[in-house]
Amino acid sequence: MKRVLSGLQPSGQLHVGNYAGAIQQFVQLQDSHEMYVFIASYHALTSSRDANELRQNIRQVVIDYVAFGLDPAKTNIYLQQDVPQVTELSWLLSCICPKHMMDKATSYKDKVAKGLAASIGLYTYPVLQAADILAVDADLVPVGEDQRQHIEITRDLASKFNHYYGDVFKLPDAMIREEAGVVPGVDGQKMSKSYGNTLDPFMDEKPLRKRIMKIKTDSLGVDDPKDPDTCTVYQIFRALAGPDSEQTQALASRYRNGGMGYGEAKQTLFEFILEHFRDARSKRLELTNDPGYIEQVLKDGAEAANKIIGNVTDRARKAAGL
Ligand code: AQP
Repeated sequence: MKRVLSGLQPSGQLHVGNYAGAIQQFVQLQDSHEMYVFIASYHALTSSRDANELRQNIRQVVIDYVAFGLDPAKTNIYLQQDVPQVTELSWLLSCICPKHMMDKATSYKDKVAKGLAASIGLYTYPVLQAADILAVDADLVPVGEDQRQHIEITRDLASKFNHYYGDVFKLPDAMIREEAGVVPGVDGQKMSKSYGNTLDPFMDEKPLRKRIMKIKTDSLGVDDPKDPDTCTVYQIFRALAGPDSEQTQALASRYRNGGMGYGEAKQTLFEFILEHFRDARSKRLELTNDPGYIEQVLKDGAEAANKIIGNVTDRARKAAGL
């Protein structure tokens, strides 16, 4: 059985882009793969400066993972700080990581351009991410397109380490859904917490509808035929419903045939989102009132992750001469 590893930062409310790019894949894979999904709390420290807010965000991501359909009986869910050997692995990898590899990483430049502090932690973020992945001997890493370069860096670091010290790390592959690799936000740019352009699947109905109605479109009239592939409303719909679903195909035809205005397309997306996340929304409320359950999920997840990560870390330490 192939092993899957992925994680998300607790850096704010998860959005439809995180869900379609990453979480939806986790949920689909959990019946046929050995799953490790973590909360990237160390990574979030590159942007967080408020301890209480971070604590709340960490808890909320765990609740949201389970609400979205991750089943703790099938998926090991754990916090990054509960497997501190990952930071040791990160150091071992830092020592063989050429500086130019980090200089080339685009996410550092993007995040600094968005206003994040240019810290050493942010600069070496891909090394810690490589440690997260290599620590569990992952075969597959389901992510959005913005993470492709980080998975390539992970493979390069694993190859380099193996070159110096023998066959220590498994080389993982990225899994990126073509139709959901870059889900656009309400302004048409990549949906991103830091752009303030997200759709929150847990938002109350009224403000959610208002937000969807604000999605930027061109100014073609109701009767004009439209190209679905260039429309943000359609792209979000397709990312959630899948490119081959009947609903997506039907919506695409309505775009092409003319006779459907953007208001109607947005209403269709709004209704789809409400229906798609109906169970998640009620499950989330339930879980919020059951802190004991969440604690147990994290305890079990950390136990399972520690077993594997302890072994891999030992292997890497010994290979490196420690
Ligand atoms: N718009 C998106 N489309 C598809 N996938 C996306 N992901 C994020 N945005 C989109 C994927 O979600 C996972 C979460 O990664 P993260 O926690 O590191 O967050 P991020 O990529 O930094 O998410 P944001 O919202 O874009 O945050 P900021 O604004 O802080 O940078 C990853 O698999 C990512 O690819």
